[in-house]
Amino acid sequence: MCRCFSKKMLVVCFLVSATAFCGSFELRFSASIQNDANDIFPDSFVVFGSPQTLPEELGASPLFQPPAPPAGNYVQIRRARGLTDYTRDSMSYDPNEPNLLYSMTLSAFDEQAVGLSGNCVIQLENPEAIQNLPEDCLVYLRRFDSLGTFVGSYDLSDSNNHRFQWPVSEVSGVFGQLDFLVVDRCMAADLIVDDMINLYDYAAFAENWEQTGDGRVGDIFQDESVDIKDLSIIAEKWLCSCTE
Ligand SMILES: [Ca+2]
Repeated sequence: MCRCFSKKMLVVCFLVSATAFCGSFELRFSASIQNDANDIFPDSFVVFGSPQTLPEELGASPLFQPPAPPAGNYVQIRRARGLTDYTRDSMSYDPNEPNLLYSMTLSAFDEQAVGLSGNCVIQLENPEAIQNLPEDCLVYLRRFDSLGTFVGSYDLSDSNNHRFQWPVSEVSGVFGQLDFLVVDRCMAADLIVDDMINLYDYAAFAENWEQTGDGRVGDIFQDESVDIKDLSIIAEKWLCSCTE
């Protein structure tokens, strides 16, 4: 937490922001539908970020997903690039541009063509890697249903969100979407973009206080609600500069 009420504290702020993206991180997630028969092949994905130039053998692909299973009942989670264009490679991750958004679709396939039922489980397989994430960032997953309607946000700094699940019934094809986000806390709180977190930002925030819905100014932690969690980020960054 940095509260920049003095010159001395401004120095602290500078150090925090200057070191925010010096580490590399690699998060491994699994996606599965668990049922009584235990006959559904899970999928997984890896989110990787590094300030270093990526080695050639990694194909300059900071985000990895494994190949699809060949047949049977299975779940797939893939990066979405439009309705029909799905790829398993990459988006460029620039550590100097800390905000990262990685959208993925969840799909279900079954041999009997009746759809899959059970609990869809998303699990962070290496929670210890959380400590390697860029400092001072919001890191979270946002979940949407098959129609693209927002369902919930899962703050990965909270270990209770390292595994979450919801029931699905006879799903076939795309049945959900997950967005993985890494967002600089200061930049997210700079609602009126002038590099400082100040009364202008607070005024914009206060205008939407306790409102819900898509795209509200002030919904800093994006869970479609302008509430105490957002206010706490503004308070934490109060009078901070995001770029110094
Ligand atoms: Ca919020």
